[in-house]
Amino acid sequence: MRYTFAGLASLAAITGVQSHAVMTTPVPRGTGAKQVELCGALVTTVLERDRAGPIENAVTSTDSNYKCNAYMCRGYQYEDNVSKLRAVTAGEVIAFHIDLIAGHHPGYANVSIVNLATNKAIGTPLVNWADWPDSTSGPPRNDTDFTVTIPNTLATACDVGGKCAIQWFWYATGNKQTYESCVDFYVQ
Ligand SMILES: *[C@@H]1O[C@H](CO)[C@@H](O)[C@H](O)[C@H]1NC(C)=O
Ligand SMILES: *[C@@H]1O[C@H](CO)[C@@H](O)[C@H](O)[C@H]1NC(C)=O
Ligand SMILES: CC(=O)N[C@H]1CO[C@H](CO)[C@@H](O)[C@@H]1O
Repeated sequence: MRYTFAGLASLAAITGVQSHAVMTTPVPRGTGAKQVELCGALVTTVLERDRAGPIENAVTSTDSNYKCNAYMCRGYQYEDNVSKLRAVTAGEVIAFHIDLIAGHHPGYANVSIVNLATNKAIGTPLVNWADWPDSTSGPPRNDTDFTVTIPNTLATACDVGGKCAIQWFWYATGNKQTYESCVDFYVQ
């Protein structure tokens, strides 16, 4: 098949000039029946169609069944992911990999511990990038492959599953798009 310029241009028009990234290690929260119940089938379908795509694509097509906050863990629900809950210890070092599919629009990124009841970060980010993706990083690059150390201050706040998640957050400033992945954990 030959790509014509017009063909490429229309492909770009369909996909837009969007960035794409998603956490693949550890395996983050995914979709399930609870998400469909709380976010609605329409939003869930748009999010699932492109798991590395921006949350904004989904919230532009909300219906009356949209009752979740897609900006918290991409609308993925703890109830749909209980089997992925991680027991961690203070000081544990966890390796992450972000699958960066396209980074047309740089922005900011961080990894934070999020209180799932309030959607507020607990403490300061564990890792913070003023520029993400960081084209000067590596090799080996440390914007998509990095480690996070579990702080020793979470024993009470994160003592059982469903209270806290490690959230990777990327905001691409150029096109104002948000990318998130969450890992549920509790401190044992
Ligand atoms: C993480 O980065 C995003 C985008 O810059 C920002 O909105 C959010 O407040 C940051 N989180 C923390 C805990 O600083
Ligand atoms: C990545 O490596 C650079 C250069 O060594 C360093 O300045 C930066 O802090 C590192 N970032 C992370 C997130 O490890
Ligand atoms: C994809 C995945 O791991 N789904 C699981 C999320 O958690 C629920 C409840 O433990 C499981 O039933 C799913 O298989």
